[in-house]
Amino acid sequence: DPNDSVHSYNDRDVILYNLGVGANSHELKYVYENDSDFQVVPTYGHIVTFLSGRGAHSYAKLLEGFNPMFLLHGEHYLKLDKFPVPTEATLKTEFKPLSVTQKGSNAIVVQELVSVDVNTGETLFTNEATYFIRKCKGETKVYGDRRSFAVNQFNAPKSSPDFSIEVKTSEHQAALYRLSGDRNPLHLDPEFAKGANFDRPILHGMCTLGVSAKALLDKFGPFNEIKGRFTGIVFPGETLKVLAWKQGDTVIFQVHVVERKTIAMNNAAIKLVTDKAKI
Ligand code: HDC
Repeated sequence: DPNDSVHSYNDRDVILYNLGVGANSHELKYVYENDSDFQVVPTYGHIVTFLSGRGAHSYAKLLEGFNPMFLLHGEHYLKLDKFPVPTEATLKTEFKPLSVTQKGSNAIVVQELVSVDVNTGETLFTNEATYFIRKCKGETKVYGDRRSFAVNQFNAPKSSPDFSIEVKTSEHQAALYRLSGDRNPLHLDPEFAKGANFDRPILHGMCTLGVSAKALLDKFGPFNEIKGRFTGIVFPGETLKVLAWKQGDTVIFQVHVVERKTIAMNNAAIKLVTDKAKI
């Protein structure tokens, strides 16, 4: 099937990814393959979608006037079907459109990506990626069912958060992060960014989500579902403030950009692996 493709990753990919979402050399479990607790920040489960070749743009045939320059990552849902996430595996990923929605001059596409370990047959990652594509037409249509956590509204409570942390990104964060797989020029090439109507290159949405996921993992312990909406852009070098509210086994979070006082992510949550949670 031309929509299927196989991709392998190993400890080197894991370390590169962890560095890309802000791990440092004091955090041996993220950067040292010989550490007894060596692990990957679980949002790595999205990266396979870029390394899996031909199926990645399988939704493009449903669109008219699709220009990748005008694509923004709108929302993301990821399920870690196997826990803990293996630090090496060979995966086969299948791509399937879930929906196309026309909103004014924009098309919103939801794509499902299911990645199976070719050696064990187990599903490792299930992604539902929502792309917000400007200046594009598509026929509004539902192609498949969405998972409940992916479509759940997670409104941030009015109360003060149970936890908040500021993480300064590096001015060069996107240049490092893209090496894990998402080489979209929007994040590095000033001319391309201008063409997409941005003053300068913007940070990968999944980098913002990865940085936030790492902060939440360090605080609350492992999770096996995560979702969020990218409500505003982030420039590499800006400071992300992650605010979190714990409600049972769910942690609702928001991500703010400190310097510009904007919201980068909203309607976001993780589902804790309850028997492993820290609080
Ligand atoms: O929210 C605006 C925005 O700018 N968000 C930030 C986007 C961003 O920075 N994303 C991350 C960076 S881009 C990236 O990482 C790309 C990456 O490289 C992916 C590559 C993948 C390649 C694929 C091959 C594998 C914006 C512009 C998205 C929307 O703002 P507005 O136009 O002001 O929208 P608004 O008027 O508020 O709402 C219009 C309708 O759209 C829905 N909507 C809004 N934001 C959405 C969204 N839907 C999904 N995701 C979002 N983020 C609203 O609900 C509204 O619909 P309705 O009228 O029904 O309420």
